[in-house]
Amino acid sequence: MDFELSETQMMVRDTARAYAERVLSKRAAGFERDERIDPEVLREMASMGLMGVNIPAALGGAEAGAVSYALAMMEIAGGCAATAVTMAVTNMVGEVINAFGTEAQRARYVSRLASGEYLAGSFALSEPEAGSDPGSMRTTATRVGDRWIIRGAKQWITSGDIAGVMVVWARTGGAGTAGLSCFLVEGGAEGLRVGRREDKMGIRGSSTVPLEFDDVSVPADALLGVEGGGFKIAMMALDGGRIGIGAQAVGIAAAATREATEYAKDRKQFGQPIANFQAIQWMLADNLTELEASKLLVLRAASLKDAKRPFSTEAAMAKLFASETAWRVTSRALQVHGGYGYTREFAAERHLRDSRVTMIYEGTSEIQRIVIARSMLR
Ligand code: COS
Repeated sequence: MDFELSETQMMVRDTARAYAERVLSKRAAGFERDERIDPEVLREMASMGLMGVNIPAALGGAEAGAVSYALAMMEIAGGCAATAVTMAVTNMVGEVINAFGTEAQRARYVSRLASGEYLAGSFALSEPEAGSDPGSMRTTATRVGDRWIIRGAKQWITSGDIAGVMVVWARTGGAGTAGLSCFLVEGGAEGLRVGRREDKMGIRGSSTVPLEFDDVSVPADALLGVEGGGFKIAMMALDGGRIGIGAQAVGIAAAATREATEYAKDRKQFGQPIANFQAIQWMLADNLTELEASKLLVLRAASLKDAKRPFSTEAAMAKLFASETAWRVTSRALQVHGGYGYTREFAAERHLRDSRVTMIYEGTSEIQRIVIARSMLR
């Protein structure tokens, strides 16, 4: 068992950390207020390799592996959680096209995602009536001559209004998970309508939109993988995605804890810094301990992925634990700030709000428990 990071992993982490400290931590409140991430930031991140951390260098990626990706995600999320989720979904989309795409699909899309030519990628699986149960989706793709016609509605699509390419799931066969296929649809495609942004509790800089596919016509070669193979592609992509969201939760909670620690050293009550009080020390100590446990689970899942070993259960455990921990940790960090923590003067309340979604997206905590329990009972 080796807990040491490689040179590459340290370099990716340090690059992300420096950018998070220099740029993102200063701009996160503004992105939230504007409900928009500066596109230049996304392009800069791409130029540093952060939009294709686990993508081959030949396709413009950093080819640095899943552990590097998780470390980078932790740092970026500590700077700005909304930027982090944009990065997470873009990396996931690049990885899924790289893993399942034809050479032509990889050449066309993966490098554009990794290079920042596309600001983002989107993952269009969920629907108004199909969230935890993608097997019940209603969007269809019908073969007409040498094209597929996609019709239906998608919901909760991260970056759906800025994505250069989206991975879209649709039913091409019978009922259930076996009838699903997966397609690559370019942003701005004719018949693709982007709805109003959701008014969310947190990660407000990141856009979340509904999409309508009104007979969107794509060529036969827009099919990703094999017909009827869509559900497995979604599950495998989400296994990797869950490492990213676990890492995002760790990053948000770590930033909240760092800030609470500084605040406790600074803030005086009863004639001394509140850091002198055991009540505060215990909150900080619990935060760091729980954070380290989360981090180890996330990095273990990532290192299994790098070793090309099964990691689906480990990713589910990492996301479940890291997201629920982040909610507790950010709440304690806010508590350390007292009344100030409840105002927008400090980032503590934003960290709490931003962390909450990690228990929901890319599979709720309840879905993670299903994945874990099934693997135990198999
Ligand atoms: N990797 C590869 N294949 C997988 C897989 C994985 N992680 N998980 C399931 N599969 C395969 C199964 O092996 C099965 O294949 P066969 O039909 O060849 O046996 C097939 O997929 C269907 O699996 P299963 O019967 O377990 O599907 P269920 O409908 O019961 O769903 C859960 C399983 C609940 C785990 C799945 O629906 C899920 O993850 N839901 C949450 C989706 C989600 O995260 N939504 C958020 C949207 S993205 S923000």
